[in-house]
Amino acid sequence: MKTQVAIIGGGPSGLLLSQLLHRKGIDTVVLERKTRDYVLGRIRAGILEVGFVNLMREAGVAERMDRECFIHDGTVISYGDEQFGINFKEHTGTSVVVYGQTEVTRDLYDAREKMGGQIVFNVDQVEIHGADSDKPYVTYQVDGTAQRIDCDYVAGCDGFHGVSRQTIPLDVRREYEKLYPFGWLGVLSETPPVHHELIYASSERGFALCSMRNDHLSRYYIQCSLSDAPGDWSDQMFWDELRRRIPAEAAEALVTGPSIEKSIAPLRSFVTEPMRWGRLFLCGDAAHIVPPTGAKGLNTAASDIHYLYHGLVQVFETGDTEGIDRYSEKALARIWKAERFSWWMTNLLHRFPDQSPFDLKMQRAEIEFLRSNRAAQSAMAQNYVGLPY
Ligand code: FAS
Ligand code: PHB
Repeated sequence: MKTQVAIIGGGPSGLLLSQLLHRKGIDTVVLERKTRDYVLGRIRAGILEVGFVNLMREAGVAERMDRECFIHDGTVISYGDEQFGINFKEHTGTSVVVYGQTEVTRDLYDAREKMGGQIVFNVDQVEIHGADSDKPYVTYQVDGTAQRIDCDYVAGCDGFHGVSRQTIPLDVRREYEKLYPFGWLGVLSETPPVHHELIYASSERGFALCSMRNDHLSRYYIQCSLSDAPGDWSDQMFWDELRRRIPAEAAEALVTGPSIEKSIAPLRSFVTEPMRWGRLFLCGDAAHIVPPTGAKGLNTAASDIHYLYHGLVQVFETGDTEGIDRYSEKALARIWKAERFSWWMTNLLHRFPDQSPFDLKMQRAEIEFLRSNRAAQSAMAQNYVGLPY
């Protein structure tokens, strides 16, 4: 098989890149380890920056999102029973879109299949060959049969546990990592959201987040121990703990119900440099991970795709490699700012096991400064809605 761009990974990064390139007449093949239903079964991000929304529009897959999404002009931050709002619109002139990653991925799959996009599911033994040559190729197995794709470029969109990053030699790669001493226990419930905006709650018992997917589907998280397993938490235990961490008014208004999904995600900051090696380009979680506190994971994948898409169109249309040559530099410049913001919000709102009384006073002062200072609120708003591409 021959294609122009072999894309490893059928998550939002790989699918969005495939759809954008297809609309420019550039041929791709997407290799996905799992099935479509498995990929759609993963409950992940919920907040989209305007840059992501614009890419979905450019990809021609924004119709359902525009119809069904929520637009949020701000968020609530609470600490104990105190709370205050951050008005994104007032500080930045823009908002964020609430539309689940599951729905984004579903829309992209539907569009790719409607356009006859080549997506191979259940692939195994994926290997990238000759990435540092002019003739890269990818081998893989499907149903036990060995396959090969010769291509011009390879996009590694296969997430944190994929093969793409590992293809870059250790003496070329530099990795930066910070592990957080807690996780997020997430619950999806068919209940109305507790508030019309998100509530990021910092409490002496730990962090909590009240989010949503639509008027009848809510997404809640509580900070939990890394030694916890979802099965350790009954629904009632989860709701009781959530109520203890959010403001009394919200706890009173909370409508609970059976969890339809319950999972624990570890929190990590991670970046690999460079994001390019020869004709292999890393995108999204394959190259970087953020703690979900700042809602940046999916949104940094989007800016990677933006840079790579424009670079590949440029090289295929004109032969000019300037865009792909600057891909890693441009993507990393934006990624590190998102890493900083996600790290900052995580430190602001979570309880750390080794915090001293002084550390707790500093954390409180940081929240009070954010509450009382317009410049601090403006800085947070600019980062949350998304820094420019
Ligand atoms: P993904 O990991 O989504 O997709 C990679 C795809 O590659 C997967 O479908 C995988 O099956 C496939 N793959 C892997 N290895 C392969 C191989 N060898 N061959 C072929 N295919 C292979 N972000 C937020 O903003 N908010 C959140 O609340 C949030 N929660 C998260 C919870 C969890 C548990 C995780 C893991 C991430 C979360 N994220 C969140 C971040 C998440 O949304 C990612 O940023 C987003 O999925 C990135 O998309 P991709 O880069 O496409 O990677
Ligand atoms: C979510 O709705 O899943 C969500 C929202 C905001 C975050 C993280 C997750 O910061």
